[in-house]
Amino acid sequence: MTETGEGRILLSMTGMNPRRWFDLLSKHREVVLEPDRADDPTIRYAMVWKHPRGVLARLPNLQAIFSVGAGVDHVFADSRLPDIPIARVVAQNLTQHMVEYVVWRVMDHHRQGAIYRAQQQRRVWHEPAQPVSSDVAVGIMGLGQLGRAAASQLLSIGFKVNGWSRNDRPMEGVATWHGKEGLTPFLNATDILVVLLPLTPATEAIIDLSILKRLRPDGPLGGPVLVNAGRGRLQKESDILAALEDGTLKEASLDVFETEPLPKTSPLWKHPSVFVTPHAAATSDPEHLVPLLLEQIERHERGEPLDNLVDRQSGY
Ligand code: NDP
Ligand code: OXD
Repeated sequence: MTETGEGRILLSMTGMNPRRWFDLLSKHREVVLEPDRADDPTIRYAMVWKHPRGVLARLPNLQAIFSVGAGVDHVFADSRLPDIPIARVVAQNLTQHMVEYVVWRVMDHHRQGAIYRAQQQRRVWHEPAQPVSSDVAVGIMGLGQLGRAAASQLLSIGFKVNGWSRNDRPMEGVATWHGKEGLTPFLNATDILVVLLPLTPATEAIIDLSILKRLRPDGPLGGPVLVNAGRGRLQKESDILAALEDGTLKEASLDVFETEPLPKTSPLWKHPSVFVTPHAAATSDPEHLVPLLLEQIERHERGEPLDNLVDRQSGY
């Protein structure tokens, strides 16, 4: 049967190709691809990405649910979840990808990438004013696994770094605020806002015009910048467009969108001040994540608590 145990794994993925996950997992465990045998009593574990709602409730002996990504909003989108532990991915490979994305987008905005690309189109030889990183404050909304790793790299480049979280999360070299009362001072001190929040009932649509209007208007970049690599439903795209239109916001880099894939009709595609990537900041790589997921199962079967458990109450 299997090297590591008897319990079968249900693999249920939408919008992500399960083939490589299936092949790698199958070397160690019996894997059932949803929708095949989705009420199989021998299935003990579910590995999911946007699974069809209700499918997990049909498994009578399911013991744990694993999100194959860092976010778990796609798990909680199912209101009929069984009452069992839910764990998410925390992995060096994924974190490194996110840090690269954040540093890339922050550096591009900081070094005036949009201006140079437009100038090149018109063969313009002009050097815009270039502030140094130590004059620019990057504010990270969501100072968790990914936010803290991004903050460290931005600090090492020389940026001033601010952080905002739900609870008090001090970090050396970073000016931190938390909770509702900390939000305005955090925004007021920020030139480039990097969003790395989870999508929960408390954060849905948080990036609206009122937030963007509180960013530092007169910073050295000539206007505030938004980078969102958290979740699309954290942002109100009509407000981002309005903020770009009236000068509240100078530029934006968006990796995530209210509707994904971003509809072809969205004005964001062609906006000269918006940089679009297709939810690609930190993709889950099965080569790196399957060993970690299998370790989680082994831990569970030894009677030890799972790592990276998610809190149902807070939704992340
Ligand atoms: P963590 O759970 O480690 O960190 C989340 C952070 O957000 C914590 O600092 C938390 O505060 C803060 N937070 C949560 N709710 C609130 C709130 N209501 N008010 C203020 N702060 C809040 O998550 P990760 O860093 O691992 O991942 C963050 C998100 O990044 C994921 O949920 C996912 O949506 C997204 N992601 C996107 C990817 C992409 O490719 N675009 C790839 C991977 C992840 P506290 O510390 O106090 O708990
Ligand atoms: C994740 C993602 O949550 O890729 O890991 O969005």
